[in-house]
Order: sequence, then C-alpha cells, then structure tokens
Amino acid sequence: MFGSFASVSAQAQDTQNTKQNATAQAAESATFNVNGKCGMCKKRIEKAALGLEGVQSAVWDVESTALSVKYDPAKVSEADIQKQVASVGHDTAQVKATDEAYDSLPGCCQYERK
Ligand SMILES: [Cu+2]
Repeated sequence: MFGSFASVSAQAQDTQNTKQNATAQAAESATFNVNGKCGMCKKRIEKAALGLEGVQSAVWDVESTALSVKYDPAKVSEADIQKQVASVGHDTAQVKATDEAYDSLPGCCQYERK
C-alpha cells in the first residue's frame, strides 16, 4: 500500500526534499583543537561558539580537546568561531587567547600553554 503510493510520487518528493534541505541546513562542519581541561571548559567553549549567529552545533571533547562545529557559512566562518572561543580564554588551533582572557579563567581551567 505504502510502496505503490511512494513510487508514484517519489520523484517529485525527492526534488522538493533536496531543495528544502539545502535551504534549511546549509551547514559546513569543522573540527579544530581548543585547549582546555574540564567540564567547565567544555561548557564555556561550547557556549562561546553557540553564541555566534549561524553556529548550529558545537561539541568539545575533553579527552581529545577537539571542538566540532556545524555552521552556516553564509553567516559565520570557522575563523570567527575560533576568535570567539579564544576571546573567552581558550587557545584554538589558529587563534591565541589574550593573556588577560586566559588569566581570568578559574584556576582549575588554566590549561598548560605551549
Ligand atoms: Cu575547565
């Protein structure tokens, strides 16, 4: 029953779905290193990234210290996200936090800097 219905309109629906997905989730993804140490860092890093318009998801892994983000490249760039994360005190692969931002982190979050 469902099968015959689906095959008749499958082509039209496919075209429509592809179009909708393209507009709704024009997402680029990136993963880069962000220095940090604990669960508090995780919250701070993810909150900073998600605070930017166009960032759809941000997950930082405490073990690997890798931040994975999905974002809309029309609104925000990977460089913007790295700058934002660095602004709350965490060095990223390309952007170093200011000493001031780093010093303002709680003691337990002061990761070792290279
Ligand atoms: Cu921490």
